[in-house]
Amino acid sequence: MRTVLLTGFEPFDQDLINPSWEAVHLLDGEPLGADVRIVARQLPCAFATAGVRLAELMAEHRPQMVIAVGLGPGRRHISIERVAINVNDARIPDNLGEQPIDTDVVPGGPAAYFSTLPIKAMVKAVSEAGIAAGVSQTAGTFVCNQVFYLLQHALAGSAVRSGFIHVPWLPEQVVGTAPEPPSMALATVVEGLRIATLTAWNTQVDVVQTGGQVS
Ligand code: PCA
Repeated sequence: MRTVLLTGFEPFDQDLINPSWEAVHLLDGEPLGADVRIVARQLPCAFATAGVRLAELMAEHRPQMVIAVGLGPGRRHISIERVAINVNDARIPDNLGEQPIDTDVVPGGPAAYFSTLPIKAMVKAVSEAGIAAGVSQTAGTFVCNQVFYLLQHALAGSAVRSGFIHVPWLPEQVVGTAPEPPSMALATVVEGLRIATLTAWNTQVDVVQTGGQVS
């Protein structure tokens, strides 16, 4: 049996839940084909421990593909990330109170790594299902970007493809906030992640369609 590892994060900052974990854990054990299934696990939202946990999970499950998922506060769609950068610059403390500013994720590592997932095909498939999706040109500079960079660094040159997806807040997390930021229902996030994962698994050559921005 082959494994696709999906990770979601524990809650952080003011939030009591994290939609990335709420969604991802509902996909745990789901088959993607005859001999492949999803294993979903949680990562801590802390610079010191997230990468350690990720490495443990990779050693334990030996996945054939890895997609890390996190909350992107304020995002309005399922955001398929294009690139991870070699910098930590935390606007808020992480869950262990650490707030690195302008440190390297991996000292001496390349400035950036691209996702090795077929990001355009994933956006296309999720959009065609009627779910808001887009390419994102930055995963930020907090724990999600760190995990994304560490993932790409660990798998660089291997046949195991990997990448990162940010998801919006759930409606119940933003209700009563003025102006109300964008949100997405849990069932929609789950379906979007299911389609994105299945498409990534089944697509070897990405489609050519724009996912760019002018600025
Ligand atoms: N989102 C944060 C970290 C954990 C999460 O779900 C981020 O975008 O960095």
